[in-house]
Formats: sequence, C-alpha cells, structure tokens
Amino acid sequence: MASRSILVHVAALLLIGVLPFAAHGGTVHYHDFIVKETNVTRLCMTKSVLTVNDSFLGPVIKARRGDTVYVNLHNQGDYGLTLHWHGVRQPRNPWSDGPEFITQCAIQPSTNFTYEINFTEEEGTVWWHAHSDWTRETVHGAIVVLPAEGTTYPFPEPDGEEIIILGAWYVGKLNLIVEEDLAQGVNMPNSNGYLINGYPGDLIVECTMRQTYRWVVEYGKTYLIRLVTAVLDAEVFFAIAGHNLTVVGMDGAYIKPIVTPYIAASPGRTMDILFTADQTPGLYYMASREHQSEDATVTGFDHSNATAIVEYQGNYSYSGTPLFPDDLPVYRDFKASEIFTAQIRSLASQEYPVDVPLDITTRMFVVVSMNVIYCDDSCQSGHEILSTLNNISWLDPPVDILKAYYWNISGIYGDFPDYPPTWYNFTGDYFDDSIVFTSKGTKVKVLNFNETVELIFQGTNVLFGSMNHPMHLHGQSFYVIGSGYGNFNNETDPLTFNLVNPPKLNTYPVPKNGWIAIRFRADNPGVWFFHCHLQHHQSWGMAGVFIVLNGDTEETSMRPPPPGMPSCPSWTIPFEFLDSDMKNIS
Ligand SMILES: *[C@@H]1O[C@H](CO)[C@@H](O)[C@H](O)[C@H]1NC(C)=O
Ligand SMILES: *[C@@H]1O[C@H](CO)[C@@H](O)[C@H](O)[C@H]1NC(C)=O
Ligand SMILES: *[C@@H]1O[C@H](CO)[C@@H](O)[C@H](O)[C@H]1NC(C)=O
Ligand SMILES: *[C@@H]1O[C@H](CO)[C@@H](O)[C@H](O)[C@H]1NC(C)=O
Ligand SMILES: *[C@@H]1O[C@H](CO)[C@@H](O)[C@H](O)[C@H]1NC(C)=O
Ligand SMILES: *[C@@H]1O[C@H](CO)[C@@H](O)[C@H](O)[C@H]1NC(C)=O
Ligand SMILES: *[C@@H]1O[C@H](CO)[C@@H](O)[C@H](O)[C@H]1NC(C)=O
Ligand SMILES: *[C@@H]1O[C@H](CO)[C@@H](O)[C@H](O)[C@H]1NC(C)=O
Ligand SMILES: *[C@@H]1O[C@H](CO)[C@@H](O)[C@H](O)[C@H]1NC(C)=O
Ligand SMILES: *[C@@H]1O[C@H](CO)[C@@H](O)[C@H](O)[C@H]1NC(C)=O
Ligand SMILES: *[C@@H]1O[C@H](CO)[C@@H](O)[C@H](O)[C@H]1NC(C)=O
Ligand SMILES: *[C@@H]1O[C@H](CO)[C@@H](O)[C@H](O)[C@H]1NC(C)=O
Ligand SMILES: [Cu+2]
Repeated sequence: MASRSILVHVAALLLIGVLPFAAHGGTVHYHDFIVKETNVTRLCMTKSVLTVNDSFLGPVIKARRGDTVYVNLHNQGDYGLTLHWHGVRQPRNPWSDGPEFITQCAIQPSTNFTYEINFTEEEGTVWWHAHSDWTRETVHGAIVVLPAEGTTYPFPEPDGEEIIILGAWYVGKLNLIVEEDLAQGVNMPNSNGYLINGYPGDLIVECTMRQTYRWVVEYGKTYLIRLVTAVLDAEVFFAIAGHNLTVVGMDGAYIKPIVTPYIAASPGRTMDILFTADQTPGLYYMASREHQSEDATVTGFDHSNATAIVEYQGNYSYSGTPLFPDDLPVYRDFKASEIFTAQIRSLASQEYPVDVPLDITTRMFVVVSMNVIYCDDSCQSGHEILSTLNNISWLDPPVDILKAYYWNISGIYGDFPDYPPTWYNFTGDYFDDSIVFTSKGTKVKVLNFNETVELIFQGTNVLFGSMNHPMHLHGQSFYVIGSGYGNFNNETDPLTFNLVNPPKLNTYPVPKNGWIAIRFRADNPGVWFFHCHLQHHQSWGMAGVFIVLNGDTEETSMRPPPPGMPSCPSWTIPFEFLDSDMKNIS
C-alpha cells in the first residue's frame, strides 16, 4: 500500500468546501506555470535548464495588496521541485510556502500542485523562486504587489515601471555538479557570469556573443524600478551610470528614501527604486558585480561585470560606448556595502507605523559558522565542509517538517537550542578541533503563538570562513534593531539598539566577523524556515525551522492542508502513525 494515496485522500477529505470561489475583498487570479526543460544559450554555451513556460526569466505575477493568486505548477520536467513566494507572509498557510523538506516534498514529474498566495501585508516588489536543489538558478520571477484598491504609494505616482532582475549563469548542469560536490564534501562551483534581466551584457570577455538588455526611457520621466536579487550564491553591487537611485521600498515594505549612487544587495533582497531620466540624452550602462566578503585568499570568484543599457528615446546623436557607472563599488569594497546597508530605516510614520516588540518572551543567540565533519570513504579529503547554526548542520528529514508536525509523526525532529553549546571567541583567529568539528541534525525551535522573539545572529571566523551571511526568515519579516562587528556584548550592545525606526525586512546580512540583532512577534502560526540565502551555505546546512503553535481561535490557527499536497517518495507511514480516519481510508 503506497503512502502517497493515503495522504492525498485524507487531505482532500479535509478540504472539501474550503476551495475558495469568492474572495473577500481583493481579486482572485489564476495562473498555470508549465515547468519544463528548455535550451538556453548564454556565454556562447547552450544548456538545457528548467524554465516556467519556456521562459527564462519566468513570468511576472501582478496583483494588488488584498488579492489572492493561485498558481498551478505543472511539472513537465525530469525532476521534482517546489516554489517559494519570497517575502510573502502567507498568513496561517505554511502549506503554500514551498521550501522542500520543510513545508512540503517536491512536486514530482508529471504531477501538479496549486499554491495559494494571499497578499495581505506586503506591498511593492517581492518574488518567487524554486526552493529545492539549486533549481532557482533559472526558475524565478518577479511579483509586483500594487497598493490596495483605493490607496496609493507614499511617494508621487511614477510615470512608468521597469523590472530589473539580477541573476547569475553557470556553465553546466548545476544540480548534477552540486550533487557531486556535496558527495565529495568540497566547494561548490562559482557562477560564470552575472546577468541583468537574463543577459550578461556586452562587456563580457568569455565569448564574443553579445547579449545585452536594453531599457528605453523618456527624458524627464520618473520610473519605479522593481529590482529582484535572484543571484544564487553571492552578494552584488548595482549602479546606473550618471544617475542617482532613490530606494523607497525593500522586501515588500516602504522605507525612508535613500538617495544613493549605487546599491548593495544580498541574494533574495528586493527593492523599489525611483529613477529619474534627467541627464543628457544618451546611452548609460547599468552594471552589477559581485560583493565578495570572504577571506582575501579567495580569488576564484566570478569577476564578471554584468551590464544592460539605459537608452534615452529621441532624436540626438550619440557616438561612442555607453558611460560605465564609476560609482559601482569593486568586489571587496566592504565599506561601500556597510554605508548603504546602514541607511535602511522604516518609514515609521502615522500611516506606516513601527510595531517592534518591546517586551521579549524568547531570547535566542544563534552562532552562524563554517565547520567540518569527518566523512566515510565517499569523500576524498576525509573532511566534509558544512555550515551550521548553533553547531547543528541542517539535515533534511525523510518527511517534511510540516507534515510531521501536523500529523503528529514523532522521531522526525528535535529541539533547536536557544544558545550555542559552547561560548568561545567567535571572531578570534584560532580554533581547536572541538570548535571546528560539528554534526548534522534536524532541529526545530517551537514558539507559542504571539511570543516576542529577540534573536542575535553571531558570525564566526572558524576555518577562516568569516563572511557576510544574508539570513532569511520565511513567514514574517523581522525588525533589524542592531548590528556590529566582533563578538556581541550583551551589556553594551543593547544600548545601541534602534527601537524607533528599525527596518522590517525578510533577509539581512550578518556582517563578516560580526552580529545582528532582530526582533519579531510570532503571530503567524505554521512552520517557517530560516536560513542563509547564499545557496552553498544553505546546502551545507546553515538553516533551522520555527514552528509557531496555534493560538486559541481559528483566526490564530494554521489552516488545514489544501488538496493534493505532494507525498514524500522516501517516506512510508508506519502503521502505528495512522489514526483511525487514515486507517479507514487505507
Ligand atoms: C486567502 O484568500 C482567499 C481568497 O480570497 C480567502 O478565502 C482566504 O481566507 C485567505 N486566507 C487568509 C489566510 O487570509
Ligand atoms: C503558461 O503556459 C500555459 C500553457 O500555454 C498557459 O495556459 C498559461 O497561461 C501560461 N502562464 C503564464 C503565467 O503565462
Ligand atoms: C536541446 O538541444 C539539444 C542539442 O541540440 C537537443 O538534443 C535537445 O532535444 C534540446 N532540448 C530541448 C528541450 O529542446
Ligand atoms: C546624487 O546625489 C548626490 C547627493 O545628494 C549629489 O551630490 C549628486 O549631485 C547627485 N548626482 C546626480 C547625478 O544627480
Ligand atoms: C570588471 O571591472 C573591474 C573594474 O573596472 C575590472 O577590474 C575587472 O577586470 C572587470 N572584470 C572582468 C572580468 O573583466
Ligand atoms: C533629427 O534631428 C536632425 C538634426 O537636428 C534633423 O535633421 C532630423 O530631421 C531629425 N529627425 C527626426 C526624425 O526628427
Ligand atoms: C496531533 O496531536 C494534537 C495534540 O495531541 C491533537 O490535538 C491533534 O488532533 C493531533 N493531530 C492529528 C492529525 O492526529
Ligand atoms: C578574540 O579574538 C580577537 C582576534 O584575535 C582578539 O582581538 C580579541 O581580543 C579576542 N577576544 C577575547 C575576549 O579574547
Ligand atoms: C559541536 O558538536 C560536535 C559534535 O557533536 C562537538 O564535537 C563539538 O565540540 C561542538 N562544538 C562546539 C563549539 O560546541
Ligand atoms: C499578542 O500579544 C499582545 C500583547 O503583547 C496583545 O496585545 C495581542 O492582542 C496579542 N494578539 C493576539 C492575536 O492574541
Ligand atoms: C552576558 O554574557 C555573559 C558572558 O558571556 C554571561 O555570563 C551572562 O549570563 C550574559 N547575560 C545575559 C543577561 O544574558
Ligand atoms: C493535477 O493534479 C490532480 C491531482 O492532484 C489531478 O487530478 C489533475 O488531473 C491534474 N491536472 C492536470 C492538468 O494534470
Ligand atoms: Cu551564509
């Protein structure tokens, strides 16, 4: 008896009558995403990649705040995948959040699954991407959330809009290469070229094929750029020659405007940026390159300068190449990244108030580190590189955490610790084996509904592996109330916390050899992943899970599962876990 059909049937029974035909308030949109292999040529090489509807970049989802979007993903590819709606809160609905092994198992080839996405709190730009293996390399797209019907932006209505997606291209079959590297316990591949709206631009040196994105603007107009950092595995800088950028939104919330000649963006970050075409009509490059924060001995990274062209419309003569943005910081310009990031503030106005928790019920201190374990003969060096949170490298369970939680399946996960097992000089220079070696585990932090959490993420220099770690939380944004270098000092550093207008974001870099302090209220019941958004760190286990328990009412409890939750191929339900309803069905 296959477990698959049991789960599907039980879920379907629970759901009868819940399928929405009427929205309360917003509009309901339906989209079909056909996932399949498509040949794409970049950097003079053709490879077959997974795409949605044959299109790299994937389709844009457009909705208003208050709307609901259903996306039916039809997997016509060769391997399973999931989709995540990055920056969308998904109130009470972890079933549609997407991370594989956390809230679902993969949608297998020749099957389909319908995600429900409610846009409740977020407004501005967010995005969607695959959340299984490294498939999000090519399976991603922008989500535009317009102000709710009858409301408008906290800035003058722009004359036009432009979506800019920063990405990265890898030569070769990425998932296969990564699988091999993980088995060997060695480093992951670097990208071979950065991309702007899917193209590397005409400054690339790898090949003679010029593929450049062009954006035509009209003199005097102001545009809202909706920027998505879809880059898989690195932080990047971005700038447009001769023009300032005015950043007005981040991660689906408006912020105090930042006027800046360049931006620094972690993977996963989205921004709303006002751009005024007010310079001498001509051609201007927009450009992006890596922000590299690893040890100075690391030199093999992707050095490419991705470009696209901003072209003023009209009748003028222009000779020569476009102007390159001389304000674009170079790879290791740490200061530039810090200066930009330090400016991010909430609007904190009457209309957009700040609600940072002041009475804290749960305090956590989470050490973010590179580590190793001994491995069996499967790997060459005898050591396998891992990365950890509180000395645990996340191990994928055989059945997703959400199912295990909802169906009371025991033995799948243990408790994630509030504190590291050992306190040491995290940002020191020397670490003995008792600090370097780690182990794998599947550990979950359970929070009561409505708890207020303060969490310090503390970076380390173990294995000379200190670098920025863009930590991402699903299911809610968090306030970033402080950050600094060195070891967090629990007496002096809290005095510097910003409780007045801290930014509310879903991803934020723990600085190299430093720490950040975040706060949030656990008022979204469900199962929520948190992890470093650098893909190789996530693959090495820099991840954990929050379970937010139900409150006392239906409105403060998780919704029941939707029909057709994908089953987990490597998991068959032992008979003792089947409750009477399930036994009847089987
Ligand atoms: C999501 O939207 C649907 C359709 O509008 C609605 O039925 C459902 O209650 C919403 N869910 C939440 C959690 O708001
Ligand atoms: C994707 O392709 C399918 C089949 O051609 C089509 O029905 C659907 O509307 C497309 N979806 C999007 C978002 O363009
Ligand atoms: C991609 O190109 C290869 C080589 O030309 C071809 O064999 C394959 O069928 C193509 N795949 C798709 C999905 O078009
Ligand atoms: C960009 O902003 C800076 C600081 O406000 C200002 O000095 C500079 O002139 C601006 N540059 C352009 C091109 O508008
Ligand atoms: C990218 O631009 C920087 C700064 O001009 C330059 O040093 C570097 O060589 C360029 N990278 C490549 C791959 O050409
Ligand atoms: C463009 O400008 C040139 C020189 O000012 C003029 O000769 C030409 O007619 C203009 N063309 C158009 C299409 O307006
Ligand atoms: C799981 O356990 C809780 C608490 O004992 C119970 O309320 C709930 O009904 C159980 N769920 C299932 C699906 O058995
Ligand atoms: C931690 O290590 C750093 C770097 O070597 C050193 O400057 C600092 O004094 C050390 N801190 C403690 C408390 O030992
Ligand atoms: C981490 O865990 C491993 C194995 O469980 C242990 O040997 C090591 O000492 C721990 N490291 C720290 C810093 O506590
Ligand atoms: C959560 O707790 C706050 C007080 O900290 C309270 O005002 C609020 O009503 C609670 N929310 C719910 C839904 O219980
Ligand atoms: C602050 O840190 C010190 C040393 O790391 C520790 O002994 C103390 O218990 C901590 N205090 C609080 C309030 O966490
Ligand atoms: C989608 O999957 C459901 C089962 O979950 C199946 O009944 C339906 O036929 C599938 N639809 C398509 C278009 O494949
Ligand atoms: Cu990281």
